[in-house]
Amino acid sequence: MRIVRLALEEKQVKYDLVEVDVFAKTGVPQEHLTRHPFGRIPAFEHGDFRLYETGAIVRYIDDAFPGCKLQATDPKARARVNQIVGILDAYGYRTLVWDIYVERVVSAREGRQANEEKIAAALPRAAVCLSELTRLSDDCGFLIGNSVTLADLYAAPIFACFMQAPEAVPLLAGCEKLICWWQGFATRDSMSRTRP
Ligand SMILES: N[C@@H](CCC(=O)N[C@@H](CS)C(=O)NCC(=O)O)C(=O)O
Repeated sequence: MRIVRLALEEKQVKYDLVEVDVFAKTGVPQEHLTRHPFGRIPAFEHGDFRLYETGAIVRYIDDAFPGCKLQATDPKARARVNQIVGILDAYGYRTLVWDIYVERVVSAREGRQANEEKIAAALPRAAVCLSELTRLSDDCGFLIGNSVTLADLYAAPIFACFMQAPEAVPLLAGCEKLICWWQGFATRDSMSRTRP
């Protein structure tokens, strides 16, 4: 959900945020299923146009509103942005957020035992993910090119979680480009305005 809010913030689009607890013990609120029949977040409305799926929403926001362009126009840069988005969606989110951050950081916060096997199994996948992000990204303050793109918007919420885990330090050895990117991106206004 933060990805969509980051897109709106970066493009300086005004929006109303409606919080929905899809993890509520009582289940997904019934009225939310009319917005998102799969019971997930985010869902988005622009007038009477309703949309769900992050990838569709952020591309619609980029196309439908003025402001900075979040999708590169150069074919190779655009492909790299989409490749990074794909990597984060398919491998990065689950590994870095659920298997490492949630197991290590959230479990401690909630006073429960971390699942060490799950964390250990995630480490090699995390290493591949981080080394690929390092290899594929540019070195100009943003992951791809010299302005913010969907690649940054997908990566930043994941990093905001993952960087809280002690595992991040050894895993990021040799990924100076990524560390440098995160140090810069974490301080953007869009990040502080969308802090959970
Ligand atoms: N493919 C969907 C995935 C959405 C998704 O899984 N959202 C998570 C929160 S980040 C969620 O709603 N989880 C609730 C659940 O798994 O029950 C998208 O990209 O929007």
